[in-house]
Amino acid sequence: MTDTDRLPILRYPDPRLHKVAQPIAAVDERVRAIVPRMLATMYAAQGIGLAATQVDIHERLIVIDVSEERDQPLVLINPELEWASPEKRKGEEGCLSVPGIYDGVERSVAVRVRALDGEGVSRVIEAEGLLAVCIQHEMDHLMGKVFVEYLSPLKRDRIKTKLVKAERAAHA
Ligand code: GNR
Ligand code: NI
Repeated sequence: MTDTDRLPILRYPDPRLHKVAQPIAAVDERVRAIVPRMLATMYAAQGIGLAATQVDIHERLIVIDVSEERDQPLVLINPELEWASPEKRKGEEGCLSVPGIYDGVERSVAVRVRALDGEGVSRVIEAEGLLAVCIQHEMDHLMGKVFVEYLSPLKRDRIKTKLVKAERAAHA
């Protein structure tokens, strides 16, 4: 992948991160062209997942790769949560749209999701561990939700201030 394949990532508190993504009507050429660009963007940023919302595309499309070797791409189109374990665990999360910020979030330890893959084939994904966390984090993005919204208003405001200042400094 070359530089030009990548898409710019929106940064919190950009209001576009709170838009609700719409279902994808068909896995056609247009969608098939977005997927490799999202994967290139995710890999270049060294993320384990990326939701279309983060690249200002408000459609239900997610890419994930939680593998050590970065060679196991997953594409989830129109994902639907079929089941989430009642058992939850608090784990440290980060987000490419909230750079440099890490904090604990409670998530179900296991989930079952139905989604179309990159070929438009319906698949069921049963996930636990990091993959389960990542799927929940990405599905939140599609609903316009960023992980900092699980934190206290005080923490969230501090994060907002810090990122706005960092953004200003970068443009100065
Ligand atoms: O790269 C990422 N790492 C991560 C770590 C813990 C919990 C969730 C994530 S997802 C994040 C990439 C991202 O922002 N996806 O939306
Ligand atoms: Ni994120």
